[in-house]
This record gives sequence, C-alpha cells and structure tokens, in this order.
Amino acid sequence: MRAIHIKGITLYEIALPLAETLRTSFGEEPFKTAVLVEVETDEGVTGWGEMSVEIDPGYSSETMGTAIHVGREFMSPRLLGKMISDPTEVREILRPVRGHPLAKHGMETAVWDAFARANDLSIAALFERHLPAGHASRGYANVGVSIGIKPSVEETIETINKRLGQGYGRIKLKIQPGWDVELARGVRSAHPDILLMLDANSAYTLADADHLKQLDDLNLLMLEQPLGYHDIYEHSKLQPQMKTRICLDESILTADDARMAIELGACRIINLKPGRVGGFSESLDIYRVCVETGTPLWIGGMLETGVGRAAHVAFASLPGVTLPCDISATDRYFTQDISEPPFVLGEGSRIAVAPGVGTGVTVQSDRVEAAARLWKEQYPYKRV
Ligand code: OSB
Ligand code: MG
Repeated sequence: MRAIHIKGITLYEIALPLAETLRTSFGEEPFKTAVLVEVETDEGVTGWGEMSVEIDPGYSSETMGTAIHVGREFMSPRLLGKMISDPTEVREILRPVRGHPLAKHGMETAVWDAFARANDLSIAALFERHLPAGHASRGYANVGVSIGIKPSVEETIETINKRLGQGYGRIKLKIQPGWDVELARGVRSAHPDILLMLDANSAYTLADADHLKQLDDLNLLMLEQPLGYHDIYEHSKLQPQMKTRICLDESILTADDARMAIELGACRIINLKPGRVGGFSESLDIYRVCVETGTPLWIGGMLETGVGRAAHVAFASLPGVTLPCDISATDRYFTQDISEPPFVLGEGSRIAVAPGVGTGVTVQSDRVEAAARLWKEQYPYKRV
C-alpha cells in the first residue's frame, strides 16, 4: 500500500435544510449541521470526512462549537505533515486529545477516503483488508428508517405508511415517557407484522422497569437505549427483566464498553455509530467483538450528509453487520445533498455502496459554500 503525506486540512461549518426534522426525547434541531473535513495529500489526492455534530449538546456533549474548536486547535496540527501508512494510525495520532469522538471520526474518515483514493481502492475494500477472510463487502447495506416523535399516533401511522410505501423494511420510532406503550400498541394494531423497534435516547430510569415491560407483548425487534447515556450497569439490571432485546447506542463509546455490556448482559444488540466511537478504527474493533461474541450489530446514524453516509453504507455492507441500519435514502433527509450521486433505496430495503474509489461520492463545492453561508446566517440561531 502506498503511504500518504498530509499536506492540508480544511474544515467547513455547514447547515443544510432538512426534508423532515427528527424529534427525539432530547429535542429537535432546525437543520442538519456538520463540520466537513477536507484532507489534501502531497500528491494532490483529496479525502472528505464529516463530523456529524449538532447545534445543542443533546445526543452528544459535542457541538458545532466544540468540533470546530478542537478540530482546528488540537487535531489538525497533530495530523498536518504526517506520513500515514495505514488509516488506523490516525486513532493513535489523535489519542492525546481526550474525548471528542465525533470530531475524531470526521478527521479519520477524511484520511480513510484519501488513503483509499491514493491506492485506487474503495473504502469498503479498504475496510475488508482490516478484517479476516470471509468478511468481504456485500456491496449493499440493509436499511430502515427512523421516525421522530409526532403530535399523534394517527400522524405516526401516516408517516409509517409513507415509508413502507417507499420500500423501507424496518421502522424505528422515537419514544419518551408519555409517548411509548400506547403509541407502540396503536402502531402494532395497524401493522401486526412489520419490523418495528423503539429508541428512547436515555429517557427512562430503572424505576420505569415495570412500565417498559408492557412492551414485551408487542414483538419488537429491540428497545434502544432506554436508560442513562453513560450507563451499562443499570441496563444489566433491566435486560434480564425484559423479553424485548435491549440495544445500546449512547452507552457504547469503545470496544471495551461493547465487551463489558455484552458480558454483563446489559444488551443483546449493539448500535455502532462510527462517530460516537471516534472513527472506523474503533468501529472495526467493535465489529470484531460482535463477531466473536455472536452479538447482532447494526450501524446507527445522525442524519449524515452524503459524505458521512457514503462511509456508513460502505461499513454497513460488511457481513458482520447483521441487522437493518439507520441509513436511509438521501431524499429522506435533504432535497439537495452536498455530494453526488444521491443514495437511493433499492429492492429489499437495501442501499448500494457508491461505486468508485474512496467513499465513491464527489463533494460539490458550490453546495458546500451555500451550506456554509446558511450556517453563518443561522448561527447563533434564533431560539423559539
Ligand atoms: O439515537 O439514533 C439516534 C439522530 C440524531 C441523534 C441520535 C439518533 C439519531 C437517529 C437518526 O436516530 C437516524 C438516521 O440518521 O437516519
Ligand atoms: Mg439511538
């Protein structure tokens, strides 16, 4: 493999209008925001990554403000001028910077993309080279769609019907106290057989165990992150009381966390967001833990632009990713993305890996400029 020498790093703070916002138990954001990372090598190869940060510290403690600060002041200087002979070296180079996984992931992805392009490989083929034989990309990801908290059960069912009509084969609903059992029962009576799951984004406590147990009759695919966003211990007390499989999202920040959660019986499924765990090096470690322990694995999302989405689809095409992922088609998120080509939903609720080298997508610089202007206009955005 050909090493790359990092000559330049440019960060772009962007905002994109959303086709449909996503209300969760911690709130709702008016735009899709991100800090895009453009890495240039000595040989003129360009790679792109996405720090999928939000405006508020709601899902993650990281925000647009922390990502641009830490990216500019502490991450770019460590990477500039470095010779990279494998993209997994980025995790070691950035190790002195504690925390800030979403920002690290953006930096790492740009290097994976540039490295793959410099070696005339797709990023999916590059992931494969970091796994044992038998883990070749399938060429597509199995996907579903995530639906936010709506004003009524009827409106939720309408949205579900629209998504089922578009071909999505798995529905995830956001829940919170007061919007859970009744909602799930209502949806189940309208759709007895769909693959249905719920995501609480840490809205409950162990004291809600009896309430949550009412979900056990509803044949749910899983219940995602019911308890504290740092918690593994209390989930290990909840899971044995429930028939429904618990999936951890927020609580899993490292491969060690994944191993501990599985060993303690805190969850039976892992949601892997490459950003939440600081990049694809750590993601590959979590993938190996799940393969070794036979734990079902899927790839989560944070409404990524085409840049982040392309890399997610490539990772989700690996065969150890065994459940449908939170990766939907471009038109579920944006009327116009910042890269081409868009991702479309195919037969069997699949999204194909973008063909070509690197992530397979091409960033449109005029659209990045427009999105950077929108962020400037909107920040600080006016709170209602
Ligand atoms: O918990 O999975 C989550 C989006 C922002 C923050 C947290 C979450 C989400 C999603 C989005 O569910 C799923 C997607 O990208 O389609
Ligand atoms: Mg989640």
